[in-house]
Parts: sequence; C-alpha cells; structure tokens
Amino acid sequence: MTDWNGKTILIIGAARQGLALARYLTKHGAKVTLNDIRMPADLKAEQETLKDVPVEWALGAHYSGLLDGKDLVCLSGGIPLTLNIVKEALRREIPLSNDTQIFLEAVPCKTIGITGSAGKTTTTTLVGRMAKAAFAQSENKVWIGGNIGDPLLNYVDQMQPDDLAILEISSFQLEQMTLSTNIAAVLNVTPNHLDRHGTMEAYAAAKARLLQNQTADDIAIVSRDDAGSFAMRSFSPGKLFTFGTQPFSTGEAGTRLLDGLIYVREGEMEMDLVSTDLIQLRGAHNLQNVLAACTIAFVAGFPVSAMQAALQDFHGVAHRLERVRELNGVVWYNDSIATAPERAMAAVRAFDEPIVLLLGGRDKKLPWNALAELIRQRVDHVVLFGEAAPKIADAIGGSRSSGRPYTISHCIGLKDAVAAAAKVAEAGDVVLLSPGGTSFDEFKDFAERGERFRAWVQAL
Ligand code: UMA
Repeated sequence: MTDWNGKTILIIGAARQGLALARYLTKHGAKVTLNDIRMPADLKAEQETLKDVPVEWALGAHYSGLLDGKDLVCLSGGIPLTLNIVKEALRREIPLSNDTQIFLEAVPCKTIGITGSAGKTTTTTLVGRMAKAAFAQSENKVWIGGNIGDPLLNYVDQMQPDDLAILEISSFQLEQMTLSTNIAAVLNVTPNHLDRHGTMEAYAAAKARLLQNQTADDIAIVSRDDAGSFAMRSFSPGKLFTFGTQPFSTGEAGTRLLDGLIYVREGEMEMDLVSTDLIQLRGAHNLQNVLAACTIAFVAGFPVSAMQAALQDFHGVAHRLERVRELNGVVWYNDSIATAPERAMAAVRAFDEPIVLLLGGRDKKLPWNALAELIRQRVDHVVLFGEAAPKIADAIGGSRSSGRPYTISHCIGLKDAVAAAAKVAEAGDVVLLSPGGTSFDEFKDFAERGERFRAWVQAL
C-alpha cells in the first residue's frame, strides 16, 4: 500500500515508531487513530509533539471497536501479537504493518538492513561511520536509524535516489514485514525475546524474513561462526556473502580473519581490507561485529580507506561494554544493553582480568545454565539484583568445594549492587554491569539503567 489518501489507519503504541507513523501517514492523506494503553496524563509530551497533526487519540485501553472500518493496523515494536486487539484485527483480516515496512514501501534510495540477537547497534553504528566516510566528498546523504532509536520514516520524504539508508531492524518489526533491504545481514541468532516470540523457532522465523523478503538483485550476509545465522544462508534469492573466523567452503564469497587481517574474497578476487590492530573494541563478539560491518561495507562498494577511517577511533556505543571510569585500580564497565544471558557471556569473555559481575533485572524466560557455568570458570564475585535475582541464584548455586571459589551477594536494586561491588572489588579487577535481564523491573529501559549506573559509579 503506498497511496495513503483517504485510508483509515489504526496505529497502536504512541512512542517513537507510532509518532513517526502518525506524522507520515497523516501528511500523506490518511485518517489516523493513535491508540495507547497509557492515560492522557502520561502522554502529554507525545501529544505536544503532534499538536499540529490531525490524529484522533484513543488512550487508556485497546478496545476492538477501534478496528471498525480500518484499512490497516500499524503496530509498534513493543506491541505483542498476543494482545486481544491484534488477534481481533487478524481475525477480521485487517492487514498489519509497521513503520519499517511503510518506510521500505516509500524509500527512493538503496537500503542496508541489519538484524541479529546481539551486535545490531554496534554493527549499524560502525557501518554508518564507514558509509559517512565513504560519502564524505559526495552531495548525497547517509541516513542511519530504525531500531537503533530514530525511525527513518521521519526522513523518508527528504531522501534522494542516490542517498543511502542504513537500518537496524528488530525481530518485532520483521514479524509484520513483507519487504526487505537491498543488503541484509543477519549477524547471529541466539535465544532472545522468547517472552515475546514464545519459541526459538518463532523468533528465528521472524529474523529469517529479512533474507526471505529480499529479491534476486539483493545481497544477503550471514555469519559462518553462528549456527543460527548460517542456517539461513540459502533463504535469500539474492547473492550470498558470509563472514567469520571459520574457513570458507568452496566458492563462498565473503570476509575472513587471518593473521591479524580481515580480507575479502569474491570469485577469483582476494583483497585485504583492514588490520585488526585498528580495532579498538573489546571482545570476540565485537570482532564479529567488525567482520560483519566490513562485509557490508565491501558489498555496498565503500572504499577500504572508509572502513579503516571508521574503525580507527571507534570505541563503541554507549551501554555496550562502555568503560565508565577507573577508581582505585578498578575499571567499571557499563554493558546495560545485555538483556539476555548470552550477551552477558559475551561480555564476560571480553575480559582477562578478575571480574565482579552485576547480574539481574527482569528475566525473559531464557536459560541461565550456560552463563552459570561460565561464572564458575571466570567470575570472582557475582552481585545479584532485581526481580530475576532468585532465578539466577538457583541456576548458579553456591561455589563448589572442588571448583574455583566465588562469592554471591544479594541486593534489592542496582544502586545497592553498585555499592556491594565497590566493597568486594580490588585493584586490577573489572566491575561489569552486564545484567542478562531486561531493565523493566526498575527502569524505563536499558539506557536509563545504564545512565543511572554510570551516575552511581561516578559518585563513588
Ligand atoms: N504500549 C501499549 N500497549 C502495550 C504495550 C505498549 O499501548 O501492550 C505502548 C506503550 O505505552 C508505549 C508504546 O506502546 O507508548 C511503546 O512502544 P515501543 O516500545 O515500540 O516504543 P518505541 O519508542 O516506538 O520503540 C520502538 C522500539 N521498541 C521495541 O521494539 C520494544 C525501540 O527498540 C526502537 O529503538 C524504536 O521503536 C525506534 O525504532 C527498543 C528495543 O528494545 C530499543 N528493541 C528491541 C531490541 O533491540 O532488542 C527489539
């Protein structure tokens, strides 16, 4: 659907995606109802930003009458498909869409889409930096957004055919999408958001749509090192590139790490791209993000100099293994983005130093056993906080007489956890907030949790 004139549309969720949709669709002639479970008093700022936009607000409940006469229902990422109003829309066979689908229906320029269970934001940011370096002398613009924070639908009317749009795309968005990007990368697929998708199969199926919805002219990128991503290597009708530390199979195009260099191979051609000495990010998972970013940059046609320039002084994104400060020989890291045990494991593996690990938040019904095993091998002190603390404590158990000793402290909230960590940390240690659970038991989102952590650590 691209002619919105006279269409009646219900948007569910009045935050970033919902507001972008409301602005775009009303500007293009649609009659929009914006529905949110929050009450008017909690949506003053949102209503203010749309004060010149003719939308009808329906607040405080999701009632099925809102579906009457609607041509389309647009869902924000935070709206589960199990919500009664969504089920009723499906029953009435009203099509579902979202901001990214509508963006892709309208976008005039080439697009790059990046998804994965972990590393999306770092990879998207890095590709964005490479693209900006590549476009530095050009009249054309690079647009970076999507799940990373700012819906690109906000800017689609300003985009020109020779611009480039780079989007981070989530599994929540992919569930409603039938279109994809010209270049699409699935970085990895490990358990995440199972509270929302129900099963690992449903979650992987959502991610797979990014490749399945491509056309024969497009380029798909998967990881050779991640089984979940590699399993999707034949899902796109387009050309395939792979990235990883594992060797290529015969004839495969892609990037590989060898002897401190990332190089690319395509047919008979082999070329060095960047030296790993340029990489300022910690951890094997970040090396994967760099490999993915270089692969995307290569297939997008960016020069090697742009890849190198982007890497040179890139120390990562806020709340992702972000170094907060050193105090009395202890270095504090904020990895608040780690809302799944798997991500906390990647963070633990990024350090050789003794670790004090702050774990907790709200559980997403994910398994904690593998993290518990890694803790037994690598972590000296575990500080548990938040709603998931008892579940995590059960998984870890006490330190065993035969194994490495480690301590476990129990705290109510993150502030107490910071104080408890400061007490046990010794010079040479790393204190790592990589909670493994979401922030919603105590904070608005992972960013607020990371900011509060930063402030409490600075105040020590
Ligand atoms: N709401 C209801 N009913 C409900 C649940 C929520 O009305 O049952 C309302 C809330 O009151 C709120 C709105 O829906 O007003 C929240 O929707 P939202 O969470 O989708 O908020 P947005 O600001 O639009 O954020 C979304 C993405 N959120 C999610 O996917 C959950 C943001 O990703 C994204 O940055 C933003 O759009 C811009 O594209 C966040 C995220 O956690 C960071 N993403 C997940 C991830 O990265 O793992 C997928």
